[in-house]
Amino acid sequence: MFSPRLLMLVLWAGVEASPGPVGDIVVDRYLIPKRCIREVKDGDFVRYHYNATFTDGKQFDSSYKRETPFFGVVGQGRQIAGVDKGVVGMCINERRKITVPPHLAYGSQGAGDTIPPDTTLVFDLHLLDIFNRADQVQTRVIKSTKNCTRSVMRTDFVRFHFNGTLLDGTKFDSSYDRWQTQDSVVGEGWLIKGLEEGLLGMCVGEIRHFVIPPFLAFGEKGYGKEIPPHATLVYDLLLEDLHNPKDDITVEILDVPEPCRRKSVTGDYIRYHYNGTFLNGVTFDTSYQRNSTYNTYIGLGYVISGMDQGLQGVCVGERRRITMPPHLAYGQQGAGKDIPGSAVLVFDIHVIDFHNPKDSVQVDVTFKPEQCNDTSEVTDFIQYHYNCSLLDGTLLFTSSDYGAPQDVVLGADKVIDGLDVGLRGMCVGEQRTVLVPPHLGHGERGAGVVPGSAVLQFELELVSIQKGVPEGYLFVWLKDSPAELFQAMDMNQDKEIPLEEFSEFIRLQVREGKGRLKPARDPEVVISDMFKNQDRNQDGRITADELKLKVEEDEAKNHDEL
Ligand SMILES: *[C@@H]1O[C@H](CO)[C@@H](O)[C@H](O)[C@H]1NC(C)=O
Ligand SMILES: *[C@@H]1O[C@H](CO)[C@@H](O)[C@H](O)[C@H]1NC(C)=O
Ligand SMILES: *[C@@H]1O[C@H](CO)[C@@H](O)[C@H](O)[C@H]1NC(C)=O
Ligand SMILES: *[C@@H]1O[C@H](CO)[C@@H](O)[C@H](O)[C@H]1NC(C)=O
Ligand SMILES: *[C@@H]1O[C@H](CO)[C@@H](O)[C@H](O)[C@H]1NC(C)=O
Ligand SMILES: *[C@@H]1O[C@H](CO)[C@@H](O)[C@H](O)[C@H]1NC(C)=O
Ligand SMILES: *[C@@H]1O[C@H](CO)[C@@H](O)[C@H](O)[C@H]1NC(C)=O
Ligand SMILES: [Ca+2]
Ligand SMILES: [Ca+2]
Repeated sequence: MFSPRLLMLVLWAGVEASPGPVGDIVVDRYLIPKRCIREVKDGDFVRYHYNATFTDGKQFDSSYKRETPFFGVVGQGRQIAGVDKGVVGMCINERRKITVPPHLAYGSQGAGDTIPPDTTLVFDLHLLDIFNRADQVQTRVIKSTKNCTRSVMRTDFVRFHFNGTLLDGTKFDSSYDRWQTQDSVVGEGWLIKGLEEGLLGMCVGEIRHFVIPPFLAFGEKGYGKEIPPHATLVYDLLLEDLHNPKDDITVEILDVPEPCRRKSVTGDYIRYHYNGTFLNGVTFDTSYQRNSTYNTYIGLGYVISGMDQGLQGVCVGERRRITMPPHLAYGQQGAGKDIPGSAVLVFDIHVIDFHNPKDSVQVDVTFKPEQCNDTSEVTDFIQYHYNCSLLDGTLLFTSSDYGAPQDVVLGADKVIDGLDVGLRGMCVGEQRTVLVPPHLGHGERGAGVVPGSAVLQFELELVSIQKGVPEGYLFVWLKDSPAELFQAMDMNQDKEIPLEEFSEFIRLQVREGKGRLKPARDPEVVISDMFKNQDRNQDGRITADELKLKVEEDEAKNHDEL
């Protein structure tokens, strides 16, 4: 068996002993690849497989059998002279047959028992690799990115996909086969030198093609079974992700609606929508698919720390983009099957609302009439118009749906606490915008179309006020009641008081400002209720005795209805 080195040594003796006039080598390029990126020239290092035979086809040497290709420099006598010459001009993956006359092989001496004197030899070569000491990493941009704001620098952490082949096209590795990116720090010796250089300046989304000579790759040792010694490596590399371990979050404010009443702080409870993507634009999660906002406290560690920071100082309705490095997101572990380790996350958020659990009702008077004789207060019966919406502008309820104002007795627990409070102290004709935090509205659970924890915005306009009476009363005297109540009520002096007479009396008191009836849509109903209270035997008439009894009872209960 002949090692190339041995062949070379024997060669010199042979040539010197050769007598003379002889033919040259004959080269048969029987397989030339369509694309030839470079041709072998003197001084190049080459790696090739060969079979060596005599002219009758009998094989005397084969690199295939040894499973070790020949490796050496061209033009410096490291191979049989005829081969050294015959290999020049070869392309990668070319196959050529080189017929070498004896004087360019082992001459008249031959080589040991294997090669008789004056033997013509035939070398069948398959070129696997070429490189030159002067080579550098060859880089070609296959796909560039627009609007790249950041590119790889030393000490950056990168995640990339790649297809790796040898120069002859044999695949040695691909991140795609593992279904995960290759992750590494750049410039710290984690990667082969050629990649450390080649990655510099790359943007996320960019694809580069690298040809890396072995001395900038795995050199003379190769790597494992896949990368032989002295192998030039070819990478197609797509940069997927990029950050620096020193990075903080970045916040890009996209839209802030005016006015911004206040900005969020630690302890606020926020509701927002988001689209979560990786730097390469692939979405990993979005709140919209769940039809509900994401809700959380800010700054208290309920969410990843990048988000906790990024939600500080937002305005209601604001849109911002928060980009967070993995150490402020899901770290090296990633999360579930959707977020790989060491991933940079980009959240586009839209703030729907936020409030503080300590918030009270916020009242903004938007219109105040010049004349304001009276303001609404607890027990008053009021009529009002309203629009109720979420802070993103979604209209939930409006009194215009009913074609008439709404009415309510303030303080009677008939509307949500925040609205009740917001309706107090208003003049007729006054308009307000009232913000009701959820704990004074529909709470954490919401109700119907009102989402849980939602802040509600009411636009209110007060239409009328009817002053009320204390709880449990149907009528109160505003001035002293008549000394002889029965006589006063029995207007025709027939000793009995039917409903009509009673009603007329009560209405007169109200008109003259002496008394006040419990406000209601239909005062006649209230008067009829009062009448029934007095008419003990339910015969449709109040007598003097009946009235006396009632007055005594009321006094006992400390009531002074009539
Ligand atoms: C080289 O020789 C081996 C066995 O000796 C044979 O299997 C192989 O096909 C030959 N290769 C070429 C390219 O002729
Ligand atoms: C890149 O930036 C330009 C100008 O800033 C903008 O018009 C264009 O839409 C951007 N392209 C992409 C892909 O973001
Ligand atoms: C790697 O090869 C796969 C399969 O051929 C291909 O889909 C992918 O785009 C390649 N990646 C690069 C970065 O060229
Ligand atoms: C979200 O709402 C849309 C439209 O109202 C509906 O078609 C969809 O099924 C809802 N999705 C979920 C997850 O509730
Ligand atoms: C999320 O993506 C959807 C669809 O592209 C878009 O309509 C919505 O405005 C985005 N939301 C945010 C907060 O950017
Ligand atoms: C307020 O009182 C004045 C004088 O009593 C009266 O003329 C006016 O109509 C009242 N205004 C309202 C809005 O009730
Ligand atoms: C409710 O909204 C409608 C339509 O914008 C508006 O005309 C009306 O004045 C609003 N009502 C109140 C009480 O502000
Ligand atoms: Ca009478
Ligand atoms: Ca009676």
